[in-house]
Amino acid sequence: MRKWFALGLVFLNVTLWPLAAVSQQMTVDRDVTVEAAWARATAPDSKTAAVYFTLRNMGQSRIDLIGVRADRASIETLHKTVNGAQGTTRMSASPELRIAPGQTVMLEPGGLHVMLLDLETPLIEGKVLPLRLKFYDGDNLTVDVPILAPDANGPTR
Ligand SMILES: [Cu+2]
Repeated sequence: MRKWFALGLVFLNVTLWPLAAVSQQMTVDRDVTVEAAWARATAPDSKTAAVYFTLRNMGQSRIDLIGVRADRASIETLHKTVNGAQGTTRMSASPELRIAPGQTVMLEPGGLHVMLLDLETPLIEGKVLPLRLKFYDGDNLTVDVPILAPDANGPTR
């Protein structure tokens, strides 16, 4: 819990990166696209990491993201950082993510993110983290998440 809280504090210092920043990589699976995926490199002793990306529903029906898997972590959850009283932040788990037709959902610092717990190995800057997204309709999508600098605020061109 202490580690989660520390991570929440880090989010407070993050400035929002421009909405126009789009990653070089886009993963498309039928009606859903995943853009601007990234994660921060982690300290050698850190067991947690957050992953961010933008989901876009290009289809005509609702898309439900119901699970996320990364081989290097034993637990993956969808988190939302919420601002509490007196400037504190905390993170709560969201069981699933619903994306309406035409809707874009951004996972970004200070908001929704995929939380990796019990990391087996740290995330190294310049490497890629394969992340599998599982959707309610049975579709799976693997996203190669670029690992950026520990102080990165998002992907840039
Ligand atoms: Cu979290």
